[in-house]
Amino acid sequence: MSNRTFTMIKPDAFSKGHSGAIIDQIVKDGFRIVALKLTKLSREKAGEFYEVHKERPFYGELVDFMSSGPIIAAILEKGNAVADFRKLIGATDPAKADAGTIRKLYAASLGENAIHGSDSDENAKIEGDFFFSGLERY
Ligand code: 3AN
Repeated sequence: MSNRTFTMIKPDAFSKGHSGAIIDQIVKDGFRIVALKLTKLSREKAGEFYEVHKERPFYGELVDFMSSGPIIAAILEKGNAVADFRKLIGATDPAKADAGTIRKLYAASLGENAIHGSDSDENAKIEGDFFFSGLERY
């Protein structure tokens, strides 16, 4: 079990102005911000990030959406980070997410679901390395 996870506030939540409230909820839940940036993924970079979903029917839609506007990327630290963060964001489908979770509060649909959270320690490392150099982590 590692103590770091990776997140992105997705274009839907960013454009609706929910970033401040979401970061506040993350910090109040006990996560320390290790790295943080506002950026925008090109179609190519979004495709690379979601490469594991390449064969899924929603891949094209996902890549279009994730490159449609700015996102906020972050590395977060807390004991049991990956599992605790998945709990905080709620189920992939906001209709199935528990009350009070970030997706229940801010996500509109399965495709546009406000926030990403790594699903394993291994992917947390790969995803954090995708966005941040060593100099950008504190
Ligand atoms: P999670 O983000 O909860 O780990 P994954 O890894 O199954 O969920 O899916 C990655 C992303 O792909 C989701 N965050 C969501 O934006 C999108 N996605 C998943 N399933 C669908 C679907 N059936 N239709 C459209 N988009 C989807």
